[in-house]
Amino acid sequence: MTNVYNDIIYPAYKEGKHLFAMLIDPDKCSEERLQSIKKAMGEYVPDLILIGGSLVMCSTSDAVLTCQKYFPKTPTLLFPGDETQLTPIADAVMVLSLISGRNPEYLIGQHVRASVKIKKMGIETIPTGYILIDGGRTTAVQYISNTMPIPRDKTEIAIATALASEQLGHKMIYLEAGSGATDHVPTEMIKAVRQSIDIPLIVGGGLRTAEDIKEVFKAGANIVVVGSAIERNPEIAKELCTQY
Ligand code: 1GP
Repeated sequence: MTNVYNDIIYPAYKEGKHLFAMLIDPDKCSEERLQSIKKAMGEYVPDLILIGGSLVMCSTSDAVLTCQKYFPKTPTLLFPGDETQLTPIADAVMVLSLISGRNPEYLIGQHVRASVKIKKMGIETIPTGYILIDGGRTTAVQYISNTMPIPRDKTEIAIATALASEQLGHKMIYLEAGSGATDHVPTEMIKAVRQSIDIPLIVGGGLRTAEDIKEVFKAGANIVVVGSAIERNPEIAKELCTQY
């Protein structure tokens, strides 16, 4: 059985290979939408599919099944906003610590509630330091988590936060501008964080164009995550996922 971190994410990071992740919001994961994304991508597939959101009403399991139906070879990675979004049928779960914030609920509360459930599921866990950066507007993650993002010009705080995360044993860092962010994470900040840590770096939020993706990979992101742009226009999926 594939271990998503050991067999895919870490080797890609070590080899300097970029990975493209598509984020699927379970509430918007219809057969029609997945079908049109699949059609638009042709022979290409995303390297990873992230499934989850800050506030989810529908079944995450149904969304995972739909993703697996249309992209059977792409690993599914839960990106849960809370413990209700856990399901054993995904390939792995990102155990997120929202370390840019100071809300104990997202630093340890949800984790305690989820831990026994995760153990029983036997699903692969990937401890991830989740760092919210100001993306130019209030995003759902900021509002729901009741945490303050790191200001865009405070690169030194982002570096110190990422380092703390690595020292705590997290296996990857996610620099997040928030879904639908006006501005993606600044490239200077991506560069500085990349140079400071020795674990894979994920960047997401507000990435809309091929240029954005190229820029963010060039700055040092190992994995980029795109949700809203593909959700709005599935036709763009192929162009975005081939910007290595
Ligand atoms: C959000 O980083 C992801 O968690 C994706 O953001 O929807 O803006 O692509 P977008």
